[in-house]
Amino acid sequence: MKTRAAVAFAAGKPLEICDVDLEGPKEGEVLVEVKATGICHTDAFTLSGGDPEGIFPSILGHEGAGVVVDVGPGVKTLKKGDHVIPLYTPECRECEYCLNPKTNLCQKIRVTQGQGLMPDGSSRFSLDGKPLFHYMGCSTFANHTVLPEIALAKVRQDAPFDKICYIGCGVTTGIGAVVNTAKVEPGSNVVVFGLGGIGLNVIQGAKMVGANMIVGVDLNPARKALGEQFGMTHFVNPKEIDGDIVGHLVELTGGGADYSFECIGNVTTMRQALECAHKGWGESIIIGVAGAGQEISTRPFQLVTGRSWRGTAFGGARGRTDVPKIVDWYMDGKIDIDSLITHTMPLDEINEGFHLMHEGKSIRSVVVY
Ligand code: NAD
Ligand code: DAO
Ligand code: ZN
Ligand code: ZN
Repeated sequence: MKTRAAVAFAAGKPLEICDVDLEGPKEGEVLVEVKATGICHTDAFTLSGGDPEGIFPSILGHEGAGVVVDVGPGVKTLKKGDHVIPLYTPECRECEYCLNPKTNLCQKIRVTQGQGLMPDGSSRFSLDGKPLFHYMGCSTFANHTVLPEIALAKVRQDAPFDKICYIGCGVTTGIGAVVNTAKVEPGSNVVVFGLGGIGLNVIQGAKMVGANMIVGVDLNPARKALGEQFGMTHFVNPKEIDGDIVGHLVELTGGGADYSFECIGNVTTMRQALECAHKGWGESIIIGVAGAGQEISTRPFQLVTGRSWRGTAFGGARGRTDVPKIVDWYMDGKIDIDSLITHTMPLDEINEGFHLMHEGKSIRSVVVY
């Protein structure tokens, strides 16, 4: 079939809207009509050329929601008409990783996904007879896409696609980092570096679990009001601090953060986040993805004296199990997604969504097909 897609032909170039060819689902695969997709910082990172795994030409996008149109042989848990959210972290429920409660990093299709291919080693997308690569196993910047059954969470039918698509990455990553990875306890003091599409969800997760102080750190003063709307109790703009930001945060929190979260992807702020964590027990969670070849550093004594450094992917969530529950949280009014979706646009205007992100004017732009 033909489908309309925004194609990334090369790093650093705008996406081009094309009618591409899409093969139907093979064994264990599902054809999905994508109804809406968010534009995440990670799509921009890959498009910039900074992502070591970035492959071109490809169809980016990993934060979608849609409807099952067709299923391949052997698909057991999904049928035509089901509403689904694609998962860049699948959940096969049988690999060594899925069977270990300490991780959500299912490895069943990891190798081919990293190569921009489906599990059989081929691509379903092509243009003029030449293959286009898949992205993060999702490729939601296409009106139709094919995914393995294990990379789709089935969700309730009454949830709006243009909001729940954000649960496919940003919402789950931010809230999940608090709930699944850090397991923040009520009364904890939390510091969040970067109040974008991820950091604001960390804030709402921290508020949801009953954190005490929730300190937001951002260079963009416009993020203060939104942070406060989501439960931030204190805002720190590093440009307005005299002296050391770490010392300032330690003093503000009365000794350091019980939990800090880095939601920028900057190795300098990763160090600051670790070092503002409380001596003896503070945990710092890296969510941001740093550029290719970058390294983190600190004095080892920071760890010797009881701070710990951790990381999280997709908020530690097991997608097929956890994503439907987060959709319920949204539908029950337990979490706010609507206020974070600042712009919507048709696919033809997707490059404008990237501009808004780079200019710091959007939290989430959502493409509605
Ligand atoms: P974003 O661009 O929306 O937000 C980043 C925020 O950081 C902005 O508000 C910006 O003003 C602020 N900022 C930038 N430099 C700063 C500095 N030096 N000090 C303080 N604030 C600064 O990005 P996002 O969509 O929220 O994504 C954040 C990071 O999370 C990215 O690196 C993204 O790739 C990563 N990410 C990770 C996962 C995961 O599973 N680990 C999932 C999604 C995204
Ligand atoms: O299993 O080796 C692996 C990698 C899993 C990929 C997880 C990616 C998480 C961070 C990228 C940002 C997502 C938008
Ligand atoms: Zn993302
Ligand atoms: Zn698995």
